[in-house]
This record gives sequence, C-alpha cells and structure tokens, in this order.
Amino acid sequence: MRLSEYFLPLLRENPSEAQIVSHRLMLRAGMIRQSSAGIYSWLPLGLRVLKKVEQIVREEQDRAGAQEILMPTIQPAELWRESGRYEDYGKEMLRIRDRHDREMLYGPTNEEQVTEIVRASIKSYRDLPKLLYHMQWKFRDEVRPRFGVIRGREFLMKDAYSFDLDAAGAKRSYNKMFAAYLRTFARMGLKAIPMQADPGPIGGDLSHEFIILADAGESDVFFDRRWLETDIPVIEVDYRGDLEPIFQRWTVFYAATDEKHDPTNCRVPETQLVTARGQEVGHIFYFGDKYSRPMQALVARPDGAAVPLQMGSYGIGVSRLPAALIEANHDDAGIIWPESVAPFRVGLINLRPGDVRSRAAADDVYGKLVASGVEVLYDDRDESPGAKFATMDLIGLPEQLVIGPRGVAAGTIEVKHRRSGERQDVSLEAALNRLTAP
Ligand code: 5CA
Repeated sequence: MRLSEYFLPLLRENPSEAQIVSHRLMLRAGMIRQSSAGIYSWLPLGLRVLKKVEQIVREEQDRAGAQEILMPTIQPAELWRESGRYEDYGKEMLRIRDRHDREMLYGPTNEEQVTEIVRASIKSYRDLPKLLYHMQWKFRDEVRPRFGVIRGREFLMKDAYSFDLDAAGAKRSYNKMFAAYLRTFARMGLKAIPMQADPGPIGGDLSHEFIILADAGESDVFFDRRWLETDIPVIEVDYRGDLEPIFQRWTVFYAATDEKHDPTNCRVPETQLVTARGQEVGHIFYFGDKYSRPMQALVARPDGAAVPLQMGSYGIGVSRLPAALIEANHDDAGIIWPESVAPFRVGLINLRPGDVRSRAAADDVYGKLVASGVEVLYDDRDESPGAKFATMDLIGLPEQLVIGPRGVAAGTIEVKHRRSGERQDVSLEAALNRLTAP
C-alpha cells in the first residue's frame, strides 16, 4: 500500500478526550473514529489489526474443535423471557420494537439464542459434545463507556458455547477453551493470566477471567508473586487428550479478581501476594443448566431419561484486544506491534522521493515485496524525513526499511527494528531475501 493513496487520518495533537495511552494512540494513528459515546468506526489501519486478532482467535477456536456459526445481532425478547433474563438484564440491554410492535433487543450476549438453536435439533447424548462459536457485534448500554474500544457500548466479541451430557463432559469442554485461550493470547505476544472470577449476570460457579497486567487496567487483581516470573508460551495441546493437567498447571499459582479474592481466606501468605491493576481480555464460564433447564433444552441419556444440557460460555473481547495490545506494547514515540497482529509487517520509507534513483530503488523494493506477499506500507509522500520517521514510529510496524540517495549509491538499505530501535545497513539483496523467505 502506498501511503500517498492510503486513508490514514493521523492526528498531530493528543486528543483531549483520551485518558489512556491506547485510546490516544489509536486516535492519533488514525485507527478508529468515534461515532457516538462508546461506538466507533474502524478505519483501514485499525481494521487490519482487528482482522488479524480475529483470525488468531478463529484459528485457535477451530483447532480446539469449536465450529463457527453466525447468529444475529437482533434477538426476540421471548427467548430472554424464557430464561428469565429479559427483566434481570436491566438498562444495559438495548430494547427495540419493530413495526409490528414486537419486542426485540440488540444482543449483549447469546446464551439464549444458541440454546434455542441447539434444543431444536440435539435430542440425544449421541450428538454430544458440541462447541459452537461466533464473532459478532454486541451492544451493552454501559453506564460508563470509556477508554475508547476498551469499554465500548458496541463491541466485537468472540463467544463460544459448549453443550455436554454431564458435568465431567462440561469440564472437558471448559478445559478445551481454557487451553485455547492460553494459546490465543500467547500467539499475540500477550501474557494473559487466568484468574478465578465472579460470573456476574452470566451465572454459574466456575469462572476464569484472562487478565493482562496494565496500570490503566479496569480491575483490581491479586496473585501469587511467582506469576511475575512466569511466562505463558504458546503451548502444544492435544485436544483429544486429557487437558486437566494443563488446567492444573496454569492455575497452580493463586490469582483472583477483586470480586473473588477473599483476603481473610486466601491460600497465599500476604508477603507472597501481589496487588495490581489488570485488563480483562477473556472470560470463561461453566453454568450447568442455568439456561437449558428453563428453556427445556433436554437430551436423552443412554438409559432414556431426558436431562437438561450442561453448558458453558466463553468470551473474548476481540475489539478490545487492539487497545489492550497497545497498552502492553508502546513507547513515547508510539505503538510497537507484535508481528502476529501488525497491520503491515514492513514500513518502507523513501527519504527523497524527488531523487530519481531513490524513487526507482524504492519502487523496485516495494514491487518485489508486494509480489512476494509481504505486507508493506510504502511512504512515498513528499514529506520531510523527520515527519516520515515520526509517522512510522507512531503506527508501530515491526520493521522499517529506509532508502535514500547515500544507500542507493552504496547498494544498501537501512533496516530499523521498531521494538529495539536497532538500525543496520544491509545490502538490498540481503534485506529482500530475508523478508521474502518463505
Ligand atoms: N456470554 C459470556 C461469554 S461468551 C460473556 O458475555 N462474557 S463477558 O461479559 O465476560 O464478555 C466477554 C468479553 O467481552 C470480556 O472478557 C471482555 O473482553 C469483552 N467485553 C465485555 N464488555 C465489553 C465492552 N463493553 N467493551 C469491549 N469489550 C467488552
């Protein structure tokens, strides 16, 4: 993509409404634009990151054996009356009437909708287990939408739902999602600690939030000091095997959110306990028959008796993640994208677009990178070198390639690593070979 043609509305000044760094940087880097309180448009650069995040989430759901569906945003009120949540959900739910005066709502979550789908066709233990997920926009009329896309009113969620015959099966499904979440966040370069959590309006008694430590985080969290020295790598998972050891391994050190932490009854001594702020990026729940019983989603056991399905639900804040990633990856100059979610892998800067040889060399490198499928943003604008460097640092692409008359004469190109700041002059050929290697 040529920057001269790209829609990248950068802001020079820090927007006054943005209180935290990720919100400031997303606005300044032209990733999002507010439409109304807590509701945003995603502009080209932001949307590329959102799609990368979505794709990692999707791949890991698929790997765990979950199947993608797509449920509507607008749901009928009757379903929510069946579960009893229509009144309970209160003002957070956006209620709508259609032209026939039928009550509808913009879904804040999909337990009822998915239970209706499954109860219509799954009647026997032979059809279990099932894990279904979708990525769909949600609406919650939050009391305090804030921090840009971190707490929006309209937001994109991945929500998965598991259906099992009994509690042991449901725990196996829970463990699958638990392991998938460890892999998902690790692939994004995030350390998301699984913490015991309060299930809130979703219900149930087994629940974990995946939390990134961040000063600007919304939650108070408490955990065993040993978490500080523990990395969470992209672990290998055999989803057909027993996943309980993985669950045990990654819950062995104490970690809990504020609502769940009981200081008088904590298994970790105070000297070993860390108190910090964190941001929730995922939340998983086991709630048994909370929805299946009132909604009569029943299956036949081998002995013929009909029992309510055992269910769990599993959310990831997809549109929150680009902001959470920036909270964890930035410096004074701007964003530093981990490679797996970067909007482009390479930023190509032509220092002197007016110079015929520089332009020819830069156009040639650009053409070769594009032909090899390398995602590259090419700053071919007629701007000062300083402005170009500042733009590239702000938008945070992992590598910058700098072409100028001096390098062209010597047959070299400067490579800058955004994270380390390291710069190196390398031959054009070596740079291209490395970037286009399969
Ligand atoms: N039905 C369950 C799981 S599928 C559920 O709704 N869980 S949740 O309420 O915890 O939301 C799942 C994830 O969505 C959260 O972990 C969080 O990352 C994200 N999320 C929740 N509310 C918002 C919001 N207002 N703005 C952005 N992301 C949000």
